[in-house]
Amino acid sequence: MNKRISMLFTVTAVAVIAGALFGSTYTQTQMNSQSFDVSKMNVDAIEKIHQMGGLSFVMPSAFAETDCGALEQTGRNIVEFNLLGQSITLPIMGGKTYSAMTFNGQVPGPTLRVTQGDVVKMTLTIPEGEVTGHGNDMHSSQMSAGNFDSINPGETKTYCYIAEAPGTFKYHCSGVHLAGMDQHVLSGMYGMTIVDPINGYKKLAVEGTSVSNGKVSLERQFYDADALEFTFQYNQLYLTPEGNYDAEAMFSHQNTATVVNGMQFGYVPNGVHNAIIKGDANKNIFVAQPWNGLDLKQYQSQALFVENNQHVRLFIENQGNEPVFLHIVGEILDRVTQGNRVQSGATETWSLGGSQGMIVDLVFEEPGVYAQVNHDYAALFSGAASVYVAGDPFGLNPRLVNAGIIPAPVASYAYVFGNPSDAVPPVGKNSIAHPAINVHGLYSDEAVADKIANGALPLWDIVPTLPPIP
Ligand SMILES: [Cu+2]
Repeated sequence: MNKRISMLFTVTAVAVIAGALFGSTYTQTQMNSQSFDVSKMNVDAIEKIHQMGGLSFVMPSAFAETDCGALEQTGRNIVEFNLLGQSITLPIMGGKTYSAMTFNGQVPGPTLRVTQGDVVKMTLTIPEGEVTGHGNDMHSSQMSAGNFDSINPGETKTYCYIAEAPGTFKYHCSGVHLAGMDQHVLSGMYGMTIVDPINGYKKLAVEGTSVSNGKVSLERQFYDADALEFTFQYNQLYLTPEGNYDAEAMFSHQNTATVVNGMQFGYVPNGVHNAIIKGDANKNIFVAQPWNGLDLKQYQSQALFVENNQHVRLFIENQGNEPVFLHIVGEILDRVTQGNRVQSGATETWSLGGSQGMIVDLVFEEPGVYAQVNHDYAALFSGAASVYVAGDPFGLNPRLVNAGIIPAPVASYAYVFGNPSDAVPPVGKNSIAHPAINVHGLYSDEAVADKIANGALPLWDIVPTLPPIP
């Protein structure tokens, strides 16, 4: 057998064996909706591939350097990223809870932000007493999948890689030697990496028209690369009535809920907004306000506030099993970028398949209320509708100034309430600072304490101390 045929044979054999392993033991168990018991798994798939001399034998030098010691000597910037695999209980809409699996007690996990060319030093720890092992697959890396394999409770694992490609990338738990990966990811073990282009983001050009002496002509407005930034991760929940993962529902694509950054309708107006605008906390100003009430603390919904004529940049990842047709009602997506390549400009909607990300740049020219939706109606009406308020569409500035809440008129209500912490990414080289950040998200109370320690505002403590707004 010549070398080429031999390699082909090995690859085919690995594929067949891996298919048999994953296809029978793994899929069948889940189809029956039974919980997966790793101790009963008679073959370790990764070990089997390893024994065969599998992928790493066939392609001995195809994968990048992952040794932290070697990469730390390269003179590149090192960014440490520490994750803790934790199963906890978290709320879902309607006052119920579900069995969540998380990185660092929050869904999604923390957003990692690096610059193209940085070395990411990822350390995953599974605490003693955690119910299952976990792994972590970083899509911003390019290395052997063996690095993503799971570790057991009480263990820690570190790997390093160079973030060579700019863009937005998923990271997610890889299950226990791949088994249960769907359960772990769809129960909350996912997050996003933003890799900023090494030369920064580009200026934004927005096309429009102007009129002069009765003649309408093309006008291009240019915006500096610096932008006010948000992150949105779309996903679904597949749950039994008791709040446990429902594999059967997943396999039949019958989701229980559509979530944005872990919550259904997490970014819509709340009772405080109702009170200011309508004079009554119970007079809803938006059709769906399920997370309404300061007593819900980090889980009270929070709208997103932007200024008019401000460059806004959205980092969006589809973490789920269903497509996302991203549309902003009343706006045009001025620029859509994937990786570092512009895909579209002035487009109404852009679609993301599973595990696909994009960067949307846009400007809200007019004061108003805008809903960002997944324009799949099933998704829209089951949770994928988020509300931006641009400028001062309700004319609140004089009232807020008179009440002494703000000293002078503001360009967005973010100066009053801040923007929700789970939608605000870490600062990058082209970030405009948010005026304030409030604590909002599918967070454990420990994660909340961490956000407050880092400067986010607990509105449930602050709002009751504000003077009344006549
Ligand atoms: Cu996991």
